Amino acid sequence: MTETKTFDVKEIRKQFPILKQKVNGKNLVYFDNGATSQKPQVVIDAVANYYSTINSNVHRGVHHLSQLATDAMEASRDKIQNHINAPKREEIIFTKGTTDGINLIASGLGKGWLKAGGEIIVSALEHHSNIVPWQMLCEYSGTVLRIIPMLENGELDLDQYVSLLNEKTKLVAVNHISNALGTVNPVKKIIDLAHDAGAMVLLDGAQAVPHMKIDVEALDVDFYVFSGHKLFGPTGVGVLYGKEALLEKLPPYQGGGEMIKSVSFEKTTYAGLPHKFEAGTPNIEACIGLGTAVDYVNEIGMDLIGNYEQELLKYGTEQLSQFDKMRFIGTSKNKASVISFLLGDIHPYDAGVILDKLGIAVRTGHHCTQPIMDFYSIPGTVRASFAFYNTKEEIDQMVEGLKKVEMMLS
Ligand code: 7TS
Repeated sequence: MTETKTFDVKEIRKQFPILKQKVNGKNLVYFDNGATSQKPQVVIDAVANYYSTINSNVHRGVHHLSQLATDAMEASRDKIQNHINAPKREEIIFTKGTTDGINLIASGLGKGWLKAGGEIIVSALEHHSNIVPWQMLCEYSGTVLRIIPMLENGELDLDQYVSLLNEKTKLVAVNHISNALGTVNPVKKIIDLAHDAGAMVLLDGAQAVPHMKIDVEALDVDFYVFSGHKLFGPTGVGVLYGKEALLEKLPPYQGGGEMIKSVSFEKTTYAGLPHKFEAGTPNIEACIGLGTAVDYVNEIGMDLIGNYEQELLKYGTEQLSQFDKMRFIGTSKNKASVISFLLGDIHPYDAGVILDKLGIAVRTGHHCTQPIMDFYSIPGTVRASFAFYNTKEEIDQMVEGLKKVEMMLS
């Protein structure tokens, strides 16, 4: 008999100690999940238990604790492999986060893979961390950066994308979901078109992994990167998935311990995957905590999480629509649980400060996506990004808060 899971947000909220807090005398409403998510007790315990029971360096000790720490870290790699359906565990590289994963690939491609005359395509919807590493790479390799333009509703202009692809295109690097607008990009189509043109694809999955089930094999994506801290895991750890054949060919990112097979002054040889890309002592407790976070979301069920968050998105959009002066920034058909908006000509920062006084944490500003803000000719937005522990009552609280904002500022 298959077990039918149910989604109980009240029970879920009990597992996140930080949510019990008061901020400025009010119940905390945490709507800044796009920046980082909160941690369930099991993840906090996993990190604490590591230090209180098995703290030791990994991959290098024969002693008991080192074996246990290594086993726990490698078990976490297996969990992540299963979670994103990577064909091999060697294809899962622990990084510091999304930014680090993108820089790892940019650095590797810069060492002989990309030459003057080659082209890289990114999109107008990218976080700065999926723009700047490629600009830096272009600067010293002579590669040219091309940009997929965006449409008014925050979707990508796919016709323009098709016309940008050509035999010079080496890599397409786009996000799976936009952090500023919530746009869910048609990544399978983007990948297939790139492959038809002979180009590789890197997906920035920072905002996708917390909200949906990812299947890197079905996507046939070449590289997929994300951050642990947005997936209810610790900070300082992230994941780079890469196809084995590509990672084998890519030169190492950093040199040092852990990433070598043998070292002499005459010749050094590198370790095999995944260790070739994991120089130095890793963030062991965070790697382990991320495995626990993956178990945790799977226990709830990614489908249930996604469905519930879509309910929050729908409810939030409806409730915010009652403001005459509401302007939604980003209205793509396929959207994650992110609402970016402006209320009349109230500056996002001013709205954010008043909401904070009411215990409501939203993000204001350009969200590290200045090109998107330039596209709309705005300084920034107010962004409410929901996670599965948020509630409709919290959305009501934000609506009440925004009424106060409007009263005070317009
Ligand atoms: N890519 C996307 C799509 C992101 O949303 C972020 C962080 C990053 C990359 C960088 O991730 P990091 O973990 O390496 O820093 N986004 C946000 C945000 O929306 N607000 O604060 C950080």
